[in-house]
Amino acid sequence: MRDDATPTEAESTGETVEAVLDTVARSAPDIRQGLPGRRAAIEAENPSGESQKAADVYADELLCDRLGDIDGVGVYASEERPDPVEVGSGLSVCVDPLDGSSNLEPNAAMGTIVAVYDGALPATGDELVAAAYVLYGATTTMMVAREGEVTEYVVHPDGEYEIAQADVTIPEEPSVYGFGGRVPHWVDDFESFAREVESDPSMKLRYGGAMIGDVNQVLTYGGIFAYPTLSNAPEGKLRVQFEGYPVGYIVETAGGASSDGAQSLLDVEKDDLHARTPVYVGSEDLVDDLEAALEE
Ligand code: FDP
Repeated sequence: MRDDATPTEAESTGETVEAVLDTVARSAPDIRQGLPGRRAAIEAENPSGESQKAADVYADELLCDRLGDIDGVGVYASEERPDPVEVGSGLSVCVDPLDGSSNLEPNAAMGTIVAVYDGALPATGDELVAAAYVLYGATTTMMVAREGEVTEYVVHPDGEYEIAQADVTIPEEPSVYGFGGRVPHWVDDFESFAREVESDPSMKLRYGGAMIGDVNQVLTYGGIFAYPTLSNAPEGKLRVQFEGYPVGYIVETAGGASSDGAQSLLDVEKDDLHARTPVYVGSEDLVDDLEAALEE
């Protein structure tokens, strides 16, 4: 028989998830305050071959230190470092420390993305136990998906945070779209779909160049975000473990849909930590239309 004072596995997982989310929220103001003076590129590349900013490395080191200190976190992995770091035993935490850091110089919105997996890395979509993103916009907000619900928080400069919206659901009537990649590299079927969306009088373009900012537009107003397959990059640009799974999980939990073009992002299986996938997320009807267009 179980000793009532001993937490069950599910309780321990829940406590670790809460500690991870709390740490990310409380670290957001420190990350934000560390951005001035770290806007320039440094002489280094991330494992995907993209040039790093001083701020990418700063946010990565800060989150590795703080998340790695949490009891129940076993592994910390980040888009900014080639290999996972063993920090203890327990859950695997994958982080994109500064999503959209090319928005630093023009001073536009950026994010931090966190995915918590109950499994070894690279994990599968069904091993996700929570996902969240912080959006550094005019205000700092955090969107959290866990236990079948999405909650939006406002994070104050002192690291305290409070619920801004409970039970976030994607609006029924879509009104915004944002598609990444250079248009000449879009495949014909995607371009036809994009033209259809553009010609719908109820739809407006909202594209800022940081996935988190663009996905937050879609969650707020309804619509679709895509970083599609490209003729010169069939897997697109975004990474499964750090971007595709967590964003798919958040949007699906909010009642929307996600796809890699043929299946839910959560069903994508790649055996490389830094593998990429095309990403399509948003209102269910639009994602269904997109999949139908790509099937043709
Ligand atoms: P960034 O390179 O600035 O970090 O995954 C990274 C990302 O930004 C996404 O946030 C964004 O949606 C995409 O790349 C933008 O890519 P393009 O430069 O090709 O538009």
